[in-house]
Amino acid sequence: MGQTLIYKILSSHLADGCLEAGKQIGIKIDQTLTQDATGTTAFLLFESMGVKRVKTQLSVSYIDHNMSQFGPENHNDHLYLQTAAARSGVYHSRAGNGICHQVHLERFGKPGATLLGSDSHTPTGGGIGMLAIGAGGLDVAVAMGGGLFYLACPKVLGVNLTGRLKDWVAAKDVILKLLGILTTKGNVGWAIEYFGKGVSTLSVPQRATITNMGAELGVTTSIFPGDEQTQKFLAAQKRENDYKPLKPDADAHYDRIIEINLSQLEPMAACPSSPDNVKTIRELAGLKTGQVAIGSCTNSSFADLMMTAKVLKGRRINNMVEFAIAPGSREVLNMLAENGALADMISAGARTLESSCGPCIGQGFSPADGAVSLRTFNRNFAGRSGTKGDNVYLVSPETAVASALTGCITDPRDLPKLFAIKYPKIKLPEEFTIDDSMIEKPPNEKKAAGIEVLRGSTIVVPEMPQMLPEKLDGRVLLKCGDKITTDHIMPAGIFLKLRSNVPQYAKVVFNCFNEDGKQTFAERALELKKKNIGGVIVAGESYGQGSSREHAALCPMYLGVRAVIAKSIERIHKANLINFCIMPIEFADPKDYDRIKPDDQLQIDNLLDAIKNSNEIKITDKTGSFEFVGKLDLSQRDRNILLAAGLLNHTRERNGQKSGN
Ligand code: MIC
Ligand code: SF4
Repeated sequence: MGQTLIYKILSSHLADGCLEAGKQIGIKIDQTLTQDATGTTAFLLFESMGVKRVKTQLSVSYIDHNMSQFGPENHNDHLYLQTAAARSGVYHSRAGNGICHQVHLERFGKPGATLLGSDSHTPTGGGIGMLAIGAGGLDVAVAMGGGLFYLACPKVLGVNLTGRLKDWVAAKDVILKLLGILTTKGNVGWAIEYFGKGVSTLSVPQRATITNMGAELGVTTSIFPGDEQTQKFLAAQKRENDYKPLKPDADAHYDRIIEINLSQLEPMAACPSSPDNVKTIRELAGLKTGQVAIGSCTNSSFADLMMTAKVLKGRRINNMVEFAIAPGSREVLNMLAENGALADMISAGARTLESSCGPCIGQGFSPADGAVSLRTFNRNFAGRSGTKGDNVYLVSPETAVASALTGCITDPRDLPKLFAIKYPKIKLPEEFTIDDSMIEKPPNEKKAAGIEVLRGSTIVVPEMPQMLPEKLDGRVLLKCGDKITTDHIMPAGIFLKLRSNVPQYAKVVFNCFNEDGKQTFAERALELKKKNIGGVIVAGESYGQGSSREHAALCPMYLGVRAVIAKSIERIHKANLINFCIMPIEFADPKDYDRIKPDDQLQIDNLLDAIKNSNEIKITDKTGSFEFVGKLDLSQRDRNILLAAGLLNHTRERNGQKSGN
């Protein structure tokens, strides 16, 4: 039986284990990326591993998330990252150069290579044929130091694309269709490979929109083959030498196949407040819209913005709509400025935001109370926009611009009829305007050693975990429901600037569940910690969806949380919990979830023994006087990490012997 493309790349990078779905494997990482919101912790941890220079083929540090700069925190982070990158042999993409995933695709992505990034949307690189995976910053730091990346060998879902997208239907509609089918939960352990005749009709930026939002499905990664489209894109980026044709074997085995006929798709939206709450635009048409934004790492390519500019040229956006654009990179922004498209959008009433994450991570442009906000982004988790009770719809740039013109949700296929606009087909430019002057190449080792790493007062080295006890006395600090995202656990928005200061940031853990006048989650947790009682979080399905932010483990760990007991836990978050020595436990019988109450006293005897030897653990609910069983779905390496009090200690211990895992 032939191999899928994913298995071909995995085999060529396999350094530990064997390629059998579900089994843990260790793979070599060719490239890493970090961004500033996760990067400071990643670099601080990298420094404390004692490795002087990165051992990957290429590592890049990006500044794109924290750019609002109220107070010194963000700029302190930028300076720290710039100097720490130079010192450790890492390229540095400066603030203003663009969003990590967009820039990486343009300037560094290589078909057939592996990329590990401390951001959940790293699989954007799958659009160019990379095996690109998101992970916590500590996993990325280990890979920067030459260590392997460990993951469960995925099952492969093949998506057979046929047909061709009709005018006004976009790549975004492909992934929204898939989100409607697969939803955001239950896809842990899968990776997606696109194949079929429809693939060649999609450009690399369109493919990247699709692989980007694979993160919302919760799959390990998504990939497209390397073909003429890939070659064309790389040639236009003046990187033709990086091209490599890539395809699965003709008789490749897929564990499941989904058929999508591109010709049959229509414009769609993910309705509030989950990326899988998908409806067609026809169903939503007419809903009054207060805000429209085109940007984020999902939809901010040159073609996305050129299409927008052509539709807007000579027209005005509706006067009840605030309309903003955030081109994904300085390359895109420069080209729009050069060819006049930027002026067309500004004349139409567009507000120009920086080439950065911006409103996608709640850095400004929050919608008014009750306002419907249309965004070309990838996440619409409740409150992520910065407004409580927000109404965020995720749409394609085509739907966004059509709605900005009319002031209500509008199917872009109606634009010819409404405004006599012909569909502007945007071709990939023969040559992009390349200017890498905002990407700093690291100096050689000798020069690097002389660089002083700048550490502003707001950069605090995070505390590392304590060993787990043999007998855990715990208390249920919070009982929450299904699909708790890392945005619920560790809010970004106005708190994002606290990322480099765990004691401060930890104050807002689970802020969305805090009630006025009552003790906060953090206060309750710290009170228990002082009494040596371990905090326990009880949750439903798909706990830890969304971002790769390890602060969602690091900050609870700082507050004394020692276990999460959930019906299921998402991949990246589970790895982060283990890395910071919080026990990830799944209910053997999900019905036990209903029996546990907030504040219940829990007891786990023989915890260390169970970590060593067992796939199950007995938990006593002392308040409710009952016992229940938790599943320990852990690899041998996970167990070793937990027993070493976290990945950093585990890596240090192993580095004493040999580096690698
Ligand atoms: C996100 O989209 O949620 C983020 C912000 O990019 C995160 C990373 C972070 O929290 O810093 C992600 O996707 O991993
Ligand atoms: Fe930035 Fe949003 Fe992309 Fe995350 S999803 S990397 S916040 S643009």
